[in-house]
Amino acid sequence: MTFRWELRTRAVDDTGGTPVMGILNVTPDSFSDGGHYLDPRSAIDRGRRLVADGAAIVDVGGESTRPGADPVDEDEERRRVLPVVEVLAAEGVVVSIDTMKPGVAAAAIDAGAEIVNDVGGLSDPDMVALCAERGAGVVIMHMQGEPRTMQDHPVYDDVVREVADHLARQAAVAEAAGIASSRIVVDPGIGFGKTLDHNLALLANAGAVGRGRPVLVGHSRKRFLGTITGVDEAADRDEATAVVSVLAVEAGAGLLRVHDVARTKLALRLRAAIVAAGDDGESER
Ligand code: HH2
Repeated sequence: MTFRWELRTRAVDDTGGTPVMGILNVTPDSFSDGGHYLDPRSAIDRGRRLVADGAAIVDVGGESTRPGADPVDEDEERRRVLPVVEVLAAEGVVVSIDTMKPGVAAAAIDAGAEIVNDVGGLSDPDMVALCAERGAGVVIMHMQGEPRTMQDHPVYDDVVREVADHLARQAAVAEAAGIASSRIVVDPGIGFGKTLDHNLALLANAGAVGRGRPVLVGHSRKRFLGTITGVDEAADRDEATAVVSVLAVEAGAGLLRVHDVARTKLALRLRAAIVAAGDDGESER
């Protein structure tokens, strides 16, 4: 076992292969699956399906962060996510809440969530304090700017170094506030204030951006995949996503956040078999 992430009441590790976080967007406007799971029953069914496909975690989000997305008010975000978190958590699913709002995160933890996935990167002191107090697992993601404008003109001198520096700083803030290191995962934030070249550099250095901390990569269906492959429809980018899942793990990622869990798990099984054969040092030639 090389990966172990302590959560509020449990842990996730890699004894069943690289753990995968399945995406469940309870929104009308997410970039690839907006409107599919707005009804709680269909969202809960989708969550069960993600688990059946091999997801170690289901990441429930009630606000789209796609470039240009409009913010959602807190009451509405709660209304979307809480019934879903409550049912899945009661069924034993490890639920992560994808939110930038401490109030939504607190309510989701009360409803059984184990992890706070904060695309705001724990920049809000109230979010840091909440996660420390409740012992939640946390994802600290890097974003340049804010969702509405982040893709307008992202600029870095050295994207890998700057993202790694930022994640290290935010993780240090979290630790100083009492969040144990074993509860922290960092994420370079693919597509969050990044050009195609920035995304590729971060993927090529996926492990290095963590500076020793476990790294989550969230590349699923994102626009850079369409730019490279010519696949315009986001929902048709699951093959490309699965390929990049393997490449991200090769580059040092410890955890993947994807919509199509089955395809990524299949690709990871193939990788694991080849890696294990190489480790045995046997040659069948
Ligand atoms: N990407 C999205 C949302 N949350 N969280 C982490 N930790 N890492 C990511 O890369 C990440 C994330 C955006 O993708 P999606 O949820 O599919 O779309 P939308 O924000 O439109 O709901």
